[in-house]
Amino acid sequence: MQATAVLPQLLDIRDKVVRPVADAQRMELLPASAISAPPMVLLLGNHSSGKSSLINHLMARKVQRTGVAPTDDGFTVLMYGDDERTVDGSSLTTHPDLPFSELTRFGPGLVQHMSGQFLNNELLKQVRLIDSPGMIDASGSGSERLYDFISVIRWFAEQCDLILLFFDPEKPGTTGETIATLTEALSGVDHKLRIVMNKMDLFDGIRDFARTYGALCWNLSRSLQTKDLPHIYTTVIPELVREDCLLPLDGFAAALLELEQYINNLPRNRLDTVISGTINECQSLYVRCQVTEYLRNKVKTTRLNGYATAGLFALIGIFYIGLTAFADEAFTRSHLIVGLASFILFLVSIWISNKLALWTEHKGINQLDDTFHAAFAGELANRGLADDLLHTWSNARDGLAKILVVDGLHGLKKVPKRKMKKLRTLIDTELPKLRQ
Ligand SMILES: Nc1nc2c(ncn2[C@@H]2O[C@H](COP(=O)(O)OP(=O)(O)OP(=O)(O)O)[C@@H](O)[C@H]2O)c(=O)[nH]1
Ligand SMILES: [Mg+2]
Repeated sequence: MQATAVLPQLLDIRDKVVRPVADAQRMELLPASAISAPPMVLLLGNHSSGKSSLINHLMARKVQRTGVAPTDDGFTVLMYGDDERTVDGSSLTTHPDLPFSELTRFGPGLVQHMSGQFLNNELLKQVRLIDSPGMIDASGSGSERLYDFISVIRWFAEQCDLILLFFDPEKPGTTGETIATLTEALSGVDHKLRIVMNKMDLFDGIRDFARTYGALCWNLSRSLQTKDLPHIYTTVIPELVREDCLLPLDGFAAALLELEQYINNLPRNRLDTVISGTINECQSLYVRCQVTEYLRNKVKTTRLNGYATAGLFALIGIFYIGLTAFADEAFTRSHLIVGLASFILFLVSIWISNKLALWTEHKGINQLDDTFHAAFAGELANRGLADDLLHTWSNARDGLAKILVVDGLHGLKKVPKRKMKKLRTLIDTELPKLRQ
């Protein structure tokens, strides 16, 4: 497959060109393990809607517990391994080859509710599956969980290539956590979202189905920010279908096959996602560098202007004393006064220019948005570029601000112009070319 040839090339570019600039900017890049890892599928949704059952169906054996009452209360990552074994959350988050180390920032409450299963299964060579705790109503916010559920879902959703959001006939989109997930955790990543309306065999007839399907679409359209509804797979897990099912099952079985096909095709689509992700990272990095260098130059110019004034005072003094002393052939009191005055003005100018430079730096950092607008004034005037640029800035801003507020410009190494140029070429031509 083409991806196998392109991925090492992409990793090489990241190591040789992007990483040195990111190090200078103290910007964390996605670890290589996250890029070379197989695509991930996140299974989300109401409790008892069939997430674990679908995993068992895909694995063609029972690997996850299932049940009518809320069953899973944590996240399980299913991955390929020659030797089958189960690992706990801390092994999962500290494993050097797995992209889950960042999850530790959500606290021990999450790590204790995570586990991994290495299974010797062909599908898992291609994709990783993530089973999640069923969503519940309770307080509607999930605050009784020992970690910030919505933020964790958002993290997983950003890393995953496909998000399957499960509903079932009894709860077509009315659960508190499901709505919060749709509106808060999945906004901006909805292009990866597919809906699974499972357990279709439980409907009492076509009217029951039509009413519930309508309710699901209505709830989705209210919660999602996008114009178009995501694709809805209406499925049954064949081995779990009730015997007295009242609806014809062919269409639902076909929908499940279609979903399986989509999952099988993920590795091919993955490369595109990885390239887009790298382009986005490079853009953030480029914007951060430009803003930093703009501010650095402004501070430098302020200081140099001050130094030039100081130099002028010194020159005036030297010239006056030189010329008059040469003409009079004597060193008088007025020479001493002018000399002293020039020297004092020289020192004061140096002091003022240093203070002004410091003030310019603080102002530029405290009003970082203004600094960005000044650094990119030309590009922002072009309406075609402005939206993308503002979006990139919204991603890059906080990381840069954090470093500048604490360490100032000294906290960031200068990035040479040729490296910036190379980064620009990567964004504009080299990385998009890898898609071909
Ligand atoms: N009739 C029928 N039952 C199903 C189907 N899919 C799952 N079930 C049953 O629904 C129940 C819940 O399934 P699970 O797979 O445990 O659901 P889950 O979404 O993982 O639930 P939590 O882990 O609690 O979030 C189990 O008893 C399954 O046997 C289906 O298509 N038809
Ligand atoms: Mg489950």
